[in-house]
Amino acid sequence: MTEQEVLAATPVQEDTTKEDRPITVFEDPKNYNVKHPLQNTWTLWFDNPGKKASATNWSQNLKEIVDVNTVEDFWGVHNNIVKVNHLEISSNYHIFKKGVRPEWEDPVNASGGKFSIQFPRNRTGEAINDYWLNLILAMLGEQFQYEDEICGAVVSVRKVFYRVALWIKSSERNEKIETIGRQLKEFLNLNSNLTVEFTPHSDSSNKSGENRFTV
Ligand code: MGP
Repeated sequence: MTEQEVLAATPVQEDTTKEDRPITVFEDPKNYNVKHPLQNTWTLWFDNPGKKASATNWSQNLKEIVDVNTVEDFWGVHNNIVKVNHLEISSNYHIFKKGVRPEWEDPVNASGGKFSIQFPRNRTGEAINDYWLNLILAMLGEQFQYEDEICGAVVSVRKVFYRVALWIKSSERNEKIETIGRQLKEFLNLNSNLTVEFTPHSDSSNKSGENRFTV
């Protein structure tokens, strides 16, 4: 092949402009056009501070904020909402799989329960933002071994403590639940000797402690 023939056979390098070539968020955090899908779509909910919750008005206070189904959209939302340590007392953020309302009555949650961990506000301060972020990242990144058991997570701001909770579908003590509890401590970088409490939603709604256990 002559040099001319080689040149003629070589495809012309297209003049790709920024708009039509794939740009990841790592390359250009503002003008990226490639998004990385999450395995599930997740909904962020918030509930109104200042209104005393009761089992009957609970549902009315819940506000659905936004759905995210890509890594980039998650960061867009996370970076633009009020940080947990700046929320008013009695507020909660909830992140649940799309279609599951963050309440005991939802059919997906009805037989389930939650692991919860309280952090004293005065000693925790801004670190609550990292505990919450680590929990969400583990959940959205499908890091839990029994991912299908996971319904969502809640962070609550109360007068003297913050609380993070992981809601799961079932509530009988078994290998699955114990593994999720151990992984929760691991993902939050908590000492594995610390005990985390699991409360079936039926106990929360009856205000009883009969079926609680710790991992
Ligand atoms: P909470 O905020 O989960 O508990 O629920 P906390 O922070 O310990 O508050 P405290 O007031 O119990 O000390 C607060 C109240 O909201 C509950 O007692 C219920 O009346 C109501 N509530 C909370 N949740 C998660 C639900 C729910 O899923 N369904 C219904 N019907 N009521 C709920």
